[in-house]
Amino acid sequence: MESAALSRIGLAGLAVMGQNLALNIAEKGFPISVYNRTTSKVDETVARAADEGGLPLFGHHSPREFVLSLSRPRSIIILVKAGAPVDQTIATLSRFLEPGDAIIDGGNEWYENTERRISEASPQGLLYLGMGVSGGEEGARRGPSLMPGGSRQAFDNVADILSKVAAQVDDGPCVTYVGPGGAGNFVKMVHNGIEYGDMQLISEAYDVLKTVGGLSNQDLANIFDEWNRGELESFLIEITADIFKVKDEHGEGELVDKILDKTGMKGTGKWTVQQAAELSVAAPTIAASLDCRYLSGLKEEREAAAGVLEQAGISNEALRASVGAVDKKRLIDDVRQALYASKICSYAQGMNLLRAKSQEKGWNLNLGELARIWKGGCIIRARFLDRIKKAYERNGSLPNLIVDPEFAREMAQRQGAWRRVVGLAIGAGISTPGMCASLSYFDTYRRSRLPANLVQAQRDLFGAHTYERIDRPGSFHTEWTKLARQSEAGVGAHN
Ligand code: NBP
Repeated sequence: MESAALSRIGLAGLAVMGQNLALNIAEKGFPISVYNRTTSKVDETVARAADEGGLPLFGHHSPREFVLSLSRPRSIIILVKAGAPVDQTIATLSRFLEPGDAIIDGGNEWYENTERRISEASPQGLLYLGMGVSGGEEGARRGPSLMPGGSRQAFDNVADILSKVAAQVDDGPCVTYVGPGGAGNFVKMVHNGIEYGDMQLISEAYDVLKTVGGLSNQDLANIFDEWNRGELESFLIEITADIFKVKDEHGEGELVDKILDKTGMKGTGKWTVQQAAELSVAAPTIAASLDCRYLSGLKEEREAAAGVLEQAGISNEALRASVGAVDKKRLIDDVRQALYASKICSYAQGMNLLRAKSQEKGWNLNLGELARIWKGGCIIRARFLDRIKKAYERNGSLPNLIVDPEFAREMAQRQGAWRRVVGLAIGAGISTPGMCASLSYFDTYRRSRLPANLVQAQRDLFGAHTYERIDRPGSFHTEWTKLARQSEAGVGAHN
C-alpha cells in the first residue's frame, strides 16, 4: 500500500513474529511502517497485507525512509533475534531518531541487555521499552500477551495500540505496564520458565497414563479433551489433545510416537533457573523441567544405559509389573489431580521468583495483574490463572500461593491422588521429576519442622558455623566431636 500520511508506529524485523504482529497492528486500524534488513521480507509482508484486504501497512527498504515515515514522537517495535542483532538494529535506526522517540524491543531479551540499552538510549533523549511478547506466530497475529517494561512515557505513547493488539479476556486486554528497567523481559523470562514446568508436568501425566495405565493415543486425546473442559483448561492441554490425534503420514499409528525424544530449548528456562539460584528462591519444578531437557538430549547415552542396567537386572517390564493392575478410571482421575496440584506449586515458584526480583530491583511488580495478562494470548494461558489473580487480589502480600485459603483447600483435596500417582510412578520406575519436585516443595514448605537442625549441627561440627536454638536466643557453638567421644566413654557432659 502507498503511504499517504505518516504512520502511527513502525516495526523492524519481519521474521515470523514481526510479520504477524505488524499485520495484527494494521488490522486493528493503526497505519504501520515496516522494515527488515533483508528487503525481500519487506515485500513479502506488504504482499500479505494486500492479500488480507489492503491493510494499512507500508514497506520501506531504507532505514532512513522507514524512520521518517513515522509520526512523532516515533515508536518503533524491533522484533529481531535477541542479543547483537538488537544492538545492530538500534544502531541502524537511531541515527534518524530524535529526542522523545521510542524503541520497543519485543524479543526474548536478557533483561540486563534492556537495562544497558535504556542507559545508552537516554543521552540521545530516546525512550526505551523491553516488551515480552508471548503466543508464538498465532498469538502475534491474533492477539498476544504483551509484557512491556521500561519507560512509562514510551508505554503511554502506544498504550492504545497495544491494548487493541493484545489478546482480549473478560477483564481486559492482555497487556499492562509491567514496571521500569528490564521488568518486562524478566517477567517474560519467568513466563517461559513456568511454560517449561507446565510442559514437563503434562509430559509426565502422559507417560504415567500411557506406561502404567496402558492408554492409547486415542484414549489420551479424549482424556485431554475432557480435561480441557475442566479445571485444567488451558492452551497447552488443548494442543496436547490435538497432538495425539495426528496420524503419521509415513506409516502406521500416530506421529507423536515417531518423534525423537530429545527436547530443544532456546535459553529462557535456563535463565529462570539461574535467576532463582541467584535470588535464593526455590524453583525445583522449573529446575526439574530444565534438567529433564538436558537428560533428554543424552539420547545415545540413555540407550546405552538402558542396555547396561537391563543386563544388571533392572527391567522396565518387571518394574511395571511390580505395581500390579491399576484401575484405569481412578488412575486418570488421580493423574488429573496430581497435574493440577503440581502446577499450583510450579506457579507458586515462578510468582515468588518475580516477587524476589521485584524487591531487589524496586520494580513494584503487581503479581495479580501479571496473572491477569497471562490469561489470554500466551502459551501458559489457562483458566486457573484467574484464580491466581484473585488470590493476589485477596492478599497482595501472600507469601506463597499454596497458603491462599482457596488454593490450600484445593491442595488438601488433591494431595491423596497426588501422592498415589507419584508413589505409583516411583514403584513402576517411571520418572516424574516435575510432579516429585512439586510434591517435595509442598511437603517441605508446609512442614514447620525440617531436618535442617541436623544440617546445622553438621555445619557447626566441621566448620564452627554456629547454630541457633529453639529455646533460647543467641548463637552457639559446640565441641561436638569432643563431647561425642566423652559420651562414648561414658563421661557425658552432665557427669
Ligand atoms: P528470529 O529470532 O528468527 O530472528 C530473525 C530476524 O532477525 C530477521 O528479521 C532477521 O533479519 C533479523 N536479524 C538477524 Br537474525 N540478525 C540481524 C542483524 N544483525 N541486524 C538486523 N536484523 C537481524 O525471529 P522470530 O522468531 O520472529 O523472533 C523474533 C524475536 O521474538 C526473538 O527475540 C524471539 O526470541 C522472540 N519470540 C519468538 C517467538 C516465536 O514463536 N518465534 C515467540 C516469542 C518471542 P534478516 O531477515 O535480514 O535475516
